[in-house]
Amino acid sequence: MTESYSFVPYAFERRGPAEMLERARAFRESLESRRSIRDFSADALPDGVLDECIRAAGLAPSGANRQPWSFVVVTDPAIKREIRIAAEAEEKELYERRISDEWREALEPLGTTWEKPFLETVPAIVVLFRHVYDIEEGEKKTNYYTQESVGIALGFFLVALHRAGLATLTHTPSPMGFLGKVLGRPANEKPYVLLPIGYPAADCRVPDIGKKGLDEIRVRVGE
Ligand code: IYR
Repeated sequence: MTESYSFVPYAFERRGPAEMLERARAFRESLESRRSIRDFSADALPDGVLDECIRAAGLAPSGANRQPWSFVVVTDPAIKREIRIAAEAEEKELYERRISDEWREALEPLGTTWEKPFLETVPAIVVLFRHVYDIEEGEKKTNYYTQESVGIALGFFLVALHRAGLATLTHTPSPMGFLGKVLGRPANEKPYVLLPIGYPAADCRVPDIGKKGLDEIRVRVGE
């Protein structure tokens, strides 16, 4: 039997309704300027900012608190280049052969192609890995709800990066198996998403897309 945790009082700060509404509104507004970008500048990141964002992501809840994630940081130009070459090889195959007509049509308005020069331009790439299981004292230890857990950590990370003043792209070269090999990750870790992280290039443009309104995404049931 594993021992229970000790339970400690939770220091929750309860706020008044007006303050709650204002904080919720301001937070929503701060997220409205967040965009995925594909044109990055080569400007270096300030010391410590990325680490703080990874710390924030690591605060995400996870199944049985297993924290089944690794944030692999790449700044080495030779490794960035290796990632670009491997990602473009997969993406070329995807765009030219594997993609379905329906998927191609869905991507057309975004104008994306198999070419990923940003993988070399950016000051940093973070590859988020999902631990399907862990090895503790030589024993295989199952993790739970790893997809959900890592998805939540990714959400925390995206918000932390935006708040810190960094831009990113949630990039999923397809398939991503090469990342485990290039980055030397163990067999229990599966690549979840790749994030180029930096600043927008001076001429960076983003598609003029919008988000669904509250009435389209909120469904009320009952009275
Ligand atoms: N992985 C490819 C294709 C791609 C797929 C979706 I769905 C997008 O929203 C964007 C791109 C790529 O990164 O280009």
